[in-house]
Amino acid sequence: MRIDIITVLPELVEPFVQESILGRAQKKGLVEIHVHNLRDYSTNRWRRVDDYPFGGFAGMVMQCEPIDRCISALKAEREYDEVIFTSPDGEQFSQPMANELSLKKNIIILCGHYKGIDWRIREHLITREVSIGDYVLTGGELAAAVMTDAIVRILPGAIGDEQSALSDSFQDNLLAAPVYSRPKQYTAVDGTDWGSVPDILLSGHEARIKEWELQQSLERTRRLRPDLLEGK
Ligand code: 6GU
Repeated sequence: MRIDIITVLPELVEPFVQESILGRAQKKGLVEIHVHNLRDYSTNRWRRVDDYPFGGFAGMVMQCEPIDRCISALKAEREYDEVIFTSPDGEQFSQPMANELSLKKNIIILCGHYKGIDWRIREHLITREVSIGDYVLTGGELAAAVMTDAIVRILPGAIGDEQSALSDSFQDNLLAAPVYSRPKQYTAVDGTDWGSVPDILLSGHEARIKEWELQQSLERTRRLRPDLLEGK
C-alpha cells in the first residue's frame, strides 16, 4: 500500500509517520508513506498556496493550481483509489472506514487548511471528504496522521502479534477487556494495595479466559457505550 499526504506543514507530519509502528511498517515494506510539501507546487514567487476568497468573505482559500499540479504529478506515476480531503464537514472516520481504506493500493490524503479549498478542487479531484470528529482543528495534519495511523496499524504484519489488531476496541464493536501485567499484586508508592490480577488470568484455562474476556468486553460496552450494541 502507498499513502501520499499533501500538506503545507510537512515538518509536522513527517516525524509522526517515521516513528513506532508506522516507521516499522515502512521498513518492513508493508506501506510507503510519502509526505509532499504543497508549496513545492506553487508557481508563486513567494510559494503561496492560498488567496482571498471572491465575494468578500473572511479567511483565506487554498487555490486550485498547486493542488492540481501536485495531484496531477502523483497521478502521472500511478493510479489512486481515493483522493481524500480532510475537513470537518466530511464523513466521520471510523474503524470500518480504516478497515476499508487499508485494503486500497494507493491513496492521497490532502490536508485542509485556512477557510477551505477552492470548491472546484472538491468537484474535480476529491473522491472523499473525511472528518475525525465533531470539533474543529486548525488544519488537517492531525486528522491525516490519525487516519494514517489507524489504517497502517491493521495492515497484516504491522503489529507484532497478528491477533492484537483484531482484538482491539471497536474492531468487533466491543470495547476491549481489561489487561494486566507483572507484578501479580501491586502496592502503590503511597502504600495503597492496588489489588491482584484476576485469578482466571493466572489459571491457564485458555477457553475460560476467552469467555472471561468476552464477558468483560460485553459488560464494559453495555455500561460505557451501549450505542455500540444496538442491532446486536
Ligand atoms: Cl479532517 N480537519 C479539521 N480542520 N478539523 C477537523 C477535522 C478535520 N476533523 C475534525 N475536525
